[in-house]
Amino acid sequence: MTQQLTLHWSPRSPYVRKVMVCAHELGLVDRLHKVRSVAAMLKPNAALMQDNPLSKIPTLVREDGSTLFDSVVICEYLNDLAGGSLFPASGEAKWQALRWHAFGDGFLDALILWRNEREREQPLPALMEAFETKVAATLARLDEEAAALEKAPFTIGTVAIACALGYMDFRFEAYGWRERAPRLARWHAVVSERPSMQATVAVDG
Ligand SMILES: N[C@@H](CCC(=O)N[C@@H](CS)C(=O)NCC(=O)O)C(=O)O
Repeated sequence: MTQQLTLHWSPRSPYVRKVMVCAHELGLVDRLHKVRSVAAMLKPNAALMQDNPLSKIPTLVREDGSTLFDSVVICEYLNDLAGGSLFPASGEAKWQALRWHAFGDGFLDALILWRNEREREQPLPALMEAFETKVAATLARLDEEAAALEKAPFTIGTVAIACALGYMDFRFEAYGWRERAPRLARWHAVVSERPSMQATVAVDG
């Protein structure tokens, strides 16, 4: 019998989106029972903490009650479950995918912290400037890597970078990232056509 998997989920979280993109790509969406969970840095969620003491989403609960987090682990678990190819097993393809995975996640971590700072009554100017510098450098580097991204197979690296750019559209629309990274924007437009990306576009709610 196939086991049911419960996912602490939100339509707004880019890390949850990574998991959902993988689930769509791997044909596992029907196996996931999504539970809407609110994870806010300033309000630990007691119900969520039963499954993940860090109070973070995504968190996956298996039928025997065992849990898996974070998105890095859940995506690889789903890939194993489906016998997928989102995590190349060896060689240069493996390191390229893992590097882009880490790059995309690090990009997201910076964006989330930047947004938190921006929302404070008195954002710290030095922090705001540091985030802006890192994000601008990240976009410039990814723009240089756009040709390599175009040539590479669709992997967890692609998923992470595409979700980070999707988060820029969701929470940093005014930043205008496409003007700063036009080659990356062309790559993103193509990747965004995939049904897995279309089905997981972030929405407030
Ligand atoms: N490294 C984690 C990051 C997950 C994360 O920070 N999720 C956010 C939602 S977008 C969260 O749960 N924030 C609540 C908190 O930090 O307390 C992953 O890849 O899953």
